[in-house]
Amino acid sequence: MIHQARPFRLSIPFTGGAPSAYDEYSQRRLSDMRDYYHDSAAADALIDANDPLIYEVWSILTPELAGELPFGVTRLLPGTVGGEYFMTKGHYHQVLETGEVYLGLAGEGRIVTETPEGDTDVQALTPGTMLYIPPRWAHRTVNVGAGDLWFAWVYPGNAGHDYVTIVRDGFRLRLMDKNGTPGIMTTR
Ligand code: M6P
Ligand code: ZN
Repeated sequence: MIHQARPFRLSIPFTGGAPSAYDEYSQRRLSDMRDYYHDSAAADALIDANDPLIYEVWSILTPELAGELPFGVTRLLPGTVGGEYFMTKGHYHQVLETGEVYLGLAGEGRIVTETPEGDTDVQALTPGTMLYIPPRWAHRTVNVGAGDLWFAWVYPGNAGHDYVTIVRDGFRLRLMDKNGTPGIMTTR
């Protein structure tokens, strides 16, 4: 584990790229998240064709304690599934009352968020953007550009990830490629 109870540093390329050190690397291919997309038939066709890589995550892990701040970098590739942009799974935090900060590094992205009460929001994530996700807001990153989307993130060590709610209900808002321009589809 890179993390230690002493100050440490690492480098993250500001134009996107893997951090110089990390504890965990993970990939999500389309087959890992078929049911997250609106058009399952389109997802199945792409899975059968080449099961494309959707995103990669480099994490610097910490003890899962409130005072700790796990952080890392994500690369989200460009593409669409049945017209819906490549995206992360999206999640609530297990500890609902915990937030998250994103820093846009490269590419053109959107952060789709919503609360259990039904508030929804979409924010642009672009190079040099810092974005605050307040406690209670589920969040999903979407690549609406032609190239890779790179961003850094940090959240409280005790936050945890609740994917169950999103698998069950999905996000209220979905981002679709409407003739080269992002359009919002409201699902409920
Ligand atoms: C960001 C952070 C991570 C998260 C990752 C992938 O990088 O929020 O905590 O794991 O996105 O998103 P998801 O977990 O929703 O697939
Ligand atoms: Zn999160």
